[in-house]
Amino acid sequence: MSIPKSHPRYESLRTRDLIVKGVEGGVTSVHGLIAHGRGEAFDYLIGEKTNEFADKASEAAAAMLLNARHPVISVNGNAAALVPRELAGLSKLLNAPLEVNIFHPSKQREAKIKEHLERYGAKNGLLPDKKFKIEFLGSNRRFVNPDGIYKADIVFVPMEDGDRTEALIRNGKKVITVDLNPLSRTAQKATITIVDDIIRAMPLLIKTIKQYKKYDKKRLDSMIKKYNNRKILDEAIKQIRKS
Ligand code: PTJ
Repeated sequence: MSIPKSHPRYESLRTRDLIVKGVEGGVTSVHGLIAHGRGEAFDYLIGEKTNEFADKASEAAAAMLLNARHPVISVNGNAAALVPRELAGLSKLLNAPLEVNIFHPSKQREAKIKEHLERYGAKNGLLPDKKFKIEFLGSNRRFVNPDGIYKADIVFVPMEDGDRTEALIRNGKKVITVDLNPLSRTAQKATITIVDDIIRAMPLLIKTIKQYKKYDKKRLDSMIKKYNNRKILDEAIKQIRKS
């Protein structure tokens, strides 16, 4: 659909188009449309902008990703449709693999997501391997790649579907998420929660990582130690109540 730039909700409609194209191209699950609608509702409530709570979380996330031993970026069908170029850019910047990990099982969609990311410049795409599993999880998301999530210390999981964050943490990993709903189980259980739209969050995270690249480990460590995710979530919930 061609959307006139003058439309008052141009950005929102353009984003919807990306998700619809994702479904049509076999990258995004049809359930992804519902997940997107839920995200839109929360975006309305936080003012459709990057708030200070998201800025602070993004700074802590940048520090944690830079200090990671083996960071891995987990990609589902929604993230791949909305921010493929940024995911490829983040992977390059951190020298971190992009691991396809989806909730609704489909070998075909996994391959399509990897190809889609490669079209946007991704070099380090991984697929799950049925021989490797994380513990405490029943869904398809338990299957991981031995060079990716299996051995990761920090996993970046934008737009997660719930119980995996908890499982990753029980497997000894730290989790950074981007989720517009500060009340979701993922938002509540993650180590760092960026309550923002993935479309705004990714460029900001990339910019902050580029800026922090010159900082030493000690300085980054101290930023991580000062960060309090509970406080950030409370600020996001307060903002929603206010609106
Ligand atoms: O590709 P698959 O099979 O792995 O499926 C992916 C989805 C997203 C469909 C699946 O993980 C799912 O059903 O997720 P949920 O449980 O609906 O949760 C998605 C979360 O992402 C919700 O808390 C939404 O508020 C949030 N969300 C949706 N759109 C955005 C978002 N957060 C940030 N930016 C968005 N654009």
